Amino acid sequence: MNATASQANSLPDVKIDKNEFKAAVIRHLHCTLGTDENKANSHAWWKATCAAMQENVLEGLRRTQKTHYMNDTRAVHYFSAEFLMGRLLSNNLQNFGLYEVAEAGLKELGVEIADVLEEEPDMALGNGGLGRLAACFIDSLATMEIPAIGYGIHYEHGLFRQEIRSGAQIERPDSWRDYGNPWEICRPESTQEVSLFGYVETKYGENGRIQKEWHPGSIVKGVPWDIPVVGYGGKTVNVLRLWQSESSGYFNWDVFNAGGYVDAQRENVQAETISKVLYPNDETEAGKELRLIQQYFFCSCSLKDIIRRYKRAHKDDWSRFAEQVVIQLNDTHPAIAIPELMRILVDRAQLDWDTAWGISTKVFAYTNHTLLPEALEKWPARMLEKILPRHLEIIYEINHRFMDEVDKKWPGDNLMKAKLSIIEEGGEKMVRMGHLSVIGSFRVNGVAELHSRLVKQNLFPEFDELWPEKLTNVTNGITPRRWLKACNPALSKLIDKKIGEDWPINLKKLEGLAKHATNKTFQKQFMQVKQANKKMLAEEILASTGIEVSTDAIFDVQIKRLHEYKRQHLNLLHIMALYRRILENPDYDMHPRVFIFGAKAAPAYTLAKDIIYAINMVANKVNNDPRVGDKLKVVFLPNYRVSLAEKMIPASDVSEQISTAGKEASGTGNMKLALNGAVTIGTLDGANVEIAEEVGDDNIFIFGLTVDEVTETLKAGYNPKDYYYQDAEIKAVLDWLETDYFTPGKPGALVSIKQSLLDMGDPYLVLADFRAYSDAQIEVDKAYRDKERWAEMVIINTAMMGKFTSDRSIQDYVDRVWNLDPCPVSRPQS
Ligand code: GPV
Repeated sequence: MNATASQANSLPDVKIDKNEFKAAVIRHLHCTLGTDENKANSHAWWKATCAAMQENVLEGLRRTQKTHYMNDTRAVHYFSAEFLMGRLLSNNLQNFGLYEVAEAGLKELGVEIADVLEEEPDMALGNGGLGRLAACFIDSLATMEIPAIGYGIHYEHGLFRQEIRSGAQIERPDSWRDYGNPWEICRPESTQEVSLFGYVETKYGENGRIQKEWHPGSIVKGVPWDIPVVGYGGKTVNVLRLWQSESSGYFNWDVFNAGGYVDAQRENVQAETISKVLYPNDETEAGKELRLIQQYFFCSCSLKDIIRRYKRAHKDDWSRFAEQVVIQLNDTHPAIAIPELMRILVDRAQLDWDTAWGISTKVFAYTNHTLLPEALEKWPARMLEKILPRHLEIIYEINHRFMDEVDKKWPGDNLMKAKLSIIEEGGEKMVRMGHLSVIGSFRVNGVAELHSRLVKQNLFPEFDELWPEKLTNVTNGITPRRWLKACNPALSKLIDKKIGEDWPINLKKLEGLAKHATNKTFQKQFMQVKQANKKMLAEEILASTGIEVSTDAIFDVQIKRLHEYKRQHLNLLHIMALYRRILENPDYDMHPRVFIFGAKAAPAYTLAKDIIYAINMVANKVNNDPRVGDKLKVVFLPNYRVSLAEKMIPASDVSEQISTAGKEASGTGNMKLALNGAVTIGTLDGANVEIAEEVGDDNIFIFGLTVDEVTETLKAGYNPKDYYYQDAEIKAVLDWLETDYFTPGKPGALVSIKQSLLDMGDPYLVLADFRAYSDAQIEVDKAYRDKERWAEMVIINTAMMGKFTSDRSIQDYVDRVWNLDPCPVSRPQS
């Protein structure tokens, strides 16, 4: 039960030497790729290197699966519609302890490993934080040798590639598999079938029992692709199993003959389209049929896969199912798995309802990732009835029984029933997936202390009263293997020398750096690393945007999906204010600063796209204004993604975490940046609160309204125009947006931002926080100019991030939710 990574694992022990590695790469160049050393381009070298690595990976996978099978262990099944994996080669090399071997081997073959790594397309099967969290978690699970499997969708196209044309975002299809993916293994022998549409027949079985039979309208096949997930140390290799849809050729002619010709045609979704593309909306429920079908498709395949494996050992004895299986629902996207398991247990396995519900509610646990109303999934009952008629019945039955429970607790309280019901009445009948998830799970968690408190107090207070043990917290984390060791090798080596090499699996050890925070030599070494990283990023910026930036400037970064609640426009208004101050006073005293953005906007989120456009237009003006010189630069790096984050984060000085308090559930970029020695300017929101606790108030710049103040401000009837008329700078900057200063010949091109703040009521309190933000930025500027003080802050930030390893998050899940043990896999003796 106490699976700390350090106990479960030692440091990677290399078993392959350079010559063996070289030989394997050459062999794959010849025999897998049909080329040779003289002809091979970088892409071929990449593929051959992956293939050479995959030999080790698959050997580890085989041993792991055998060990898990022999031990028949309880395992966690992480259900997620998104896994934002990024690149895998460097990660797999690192985790096997073979990075240096590969680097040296390739060098002798005349190849730079950096060029090889750059060939790999990102596996971008996710939108942002939620999908990347899933990726960090499966890394930690493998590292901690916990039997675990990730289940998701094998999207043919991941998140779109972003291009910027004349300042505006253009979406291009992502084609991560166009030239093959060297890591994935297709397992056609484990194909599953998934039913859709059709109708439910009520029958009377023996002893008069009512029996339901679903006659589906169509059936699709789910073919699994396995991606091996290598733990640090290379011992446990778990899998991420992703389902691809295929046609089964089945079409229900009964529905057709019963006169439902048009319906039958309409319901015959092209099977292949189900796993075609990831929905690019972050934190907005789409309400689209295909999205619900995607969710059900992967949940049904995954449950059947789990049951097939369970039955291999336990036949039809369901009594131990909940001992062996725990399923973590990553938000409500996989919540349809709850009625699906009930359907399988009741309709198929013929268990009575109470027995089935008893099992089901011991299997599922649910993680909530947001309080934003627009992100809380609801499906029209009509849509469910059409696509999953039996599931809707089951949901009604779950709700009926739950309403009885509510009546026991609050007798006769119909308002309470309406409030807690899975079914939202009033307008169109809707199924609330959050309520279904809370009712169907034995544990529910938020993702940071503050967020979990708000889940209890504001989102689900009555559920908390009903089941006081159910709601809990697990603060998010990040894997230090990818987000420090691999992405920041120079800093990693410096840390190795100072405190030893086991910090990647015992991140609390970083605290050992704190006592050197005021040491001049160490400060110098640390800041030299930062400087070198900034130089590399400056080259990347020049290459991709043509903008030249000075590495003496403060690198101030905001990297995350574009959302009003994340307030990139607060950052932008402040940049405009600085620009204006410089124009009004050429001697305006500030340390040179480069503001760097990375952000994708959902294609249909107009205001988000307008903000990207505005950032680019302001950048264009500022960067080319000779009156500004080097003092102020603005960079928007296109196509923000995991592999770009890995280059930006080690080079950052200031981390912008400026969401409206109460809106960002946790954030995880905040942790990555602080870990790499960036100082946070942020609100008391999400995990920022816990970061501040760890580093101390002197080593972070906190500003703005607190959650309680936000509530009060809104209750008091917030009027953004008060700020507009009372703060001359705010007024000047907003009015500037209306001119054609930044968009010559196109006045009004940026006006939507002003409108959202003045006419639409500024729902995220940008203007209310502007002055506090600007003042905090002045403090950042002052602090940076005191080189020693700044170096100390930076070191303290890195030193105090131990809490935020995803190994700690996973240990919290083990202790508070999953209740399972690691299962050590031994390395082959050679
Ligand atoms: I719900 N999150 C996300 O990236 N996409 C979503 O659809 C939903 C939540 C994010 C939250 O916004 C972050 O605060 C959080 O750190 C992350 O999920 C992981 O928990």
